[in-house]
Amino acid sequence: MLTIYSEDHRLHHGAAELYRGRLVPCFEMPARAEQVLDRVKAAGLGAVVAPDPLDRAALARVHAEDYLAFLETAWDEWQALGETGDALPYAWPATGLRRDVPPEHIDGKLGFYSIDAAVPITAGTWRAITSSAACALTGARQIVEGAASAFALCRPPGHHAGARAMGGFCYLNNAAIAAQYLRDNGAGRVAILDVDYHHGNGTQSIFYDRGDVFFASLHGDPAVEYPFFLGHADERGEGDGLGANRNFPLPWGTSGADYLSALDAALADIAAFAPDMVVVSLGVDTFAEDPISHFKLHGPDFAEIGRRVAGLGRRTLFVMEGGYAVADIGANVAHVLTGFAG
Ligand code: Q9C
Ligand code: ZN
Repeated sequence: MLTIYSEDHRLHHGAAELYRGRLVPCFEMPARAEQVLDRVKAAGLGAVVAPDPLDRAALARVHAEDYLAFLETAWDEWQALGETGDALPYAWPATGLRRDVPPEHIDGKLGFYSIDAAVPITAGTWRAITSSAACALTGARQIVEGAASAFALCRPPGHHAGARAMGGFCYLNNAAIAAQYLRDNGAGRVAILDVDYHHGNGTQSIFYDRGDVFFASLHGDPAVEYPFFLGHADERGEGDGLGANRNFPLPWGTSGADYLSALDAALADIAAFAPDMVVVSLGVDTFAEDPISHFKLHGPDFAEIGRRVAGLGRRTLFVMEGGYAVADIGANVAHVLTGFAG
């Protein structure tokens, strides 16, 4: 299995995120991707290659142009204020108190285009997020050209980013961009399986009214877990997408065995959808030792996830999402990928 990786991810290194009334050091850090790269190499999974040059039009198939322009220019606008630290939002447009009109001032734009304050924008953020998306697109190209599988070692992650919003360490929705690329290049039907600990609210919202992209997510129950406002079991899609969205909210403390039972149900739904190709949003923050999560998975559970996904018998692109137990995420990712490869 080919891994697609760019060291440009290092250009994004936020200092702090807002959490419970305090600015705390970012959990989403460059060492995460380095660790995954090391363990993927050690596992002998296959070659590591650089991404193709980015096709910006592929981003615009998923994200609004005004949002892309905001991301591209936000750092310069922030710096023009004389600020030297990271840009962070502090004011948000809530339901009933908003119009769909982007503000002129960068402080307003930061809130208008975000869902929380876990998304610092730094000098290198645009280059890092576009190289992350390029990794996903290059992996998708490999799949279209016939590869049985590929691993896009994306950083920053993507599944909390909506068509027009950043949040939860995510700016561009790499998995959604890859899935749309697959649709645009020969796949009639695509399924996205999201095994990150957090609900893939961005991915769900992007495809919610579409019947050609199935979205299934296993995650901490949003009643008690970030991202809080989407991810319930009764969110089944709308319009043409009715029935093409499936959520499996699970309680804090969920064991590997209970997780794998829910995974079987998600995989049965995906098999019934009969996708041509599959994208896996691969977060390993379900690990028992993850510092911000509350599931109880261990190494062998991750290998089993890979084996069961392989049981779908479809060409599969793995896209890196979350996982914050830095010393262990590489091994856990390698378990999934070697489990898949058999
Ligand atoms: N400081 C992904 O896993 N809230 N994003 C963290 C603890 C945001 C997670 C609270 C969690 C976002 C891609
Ligand atoms: Zn997560």
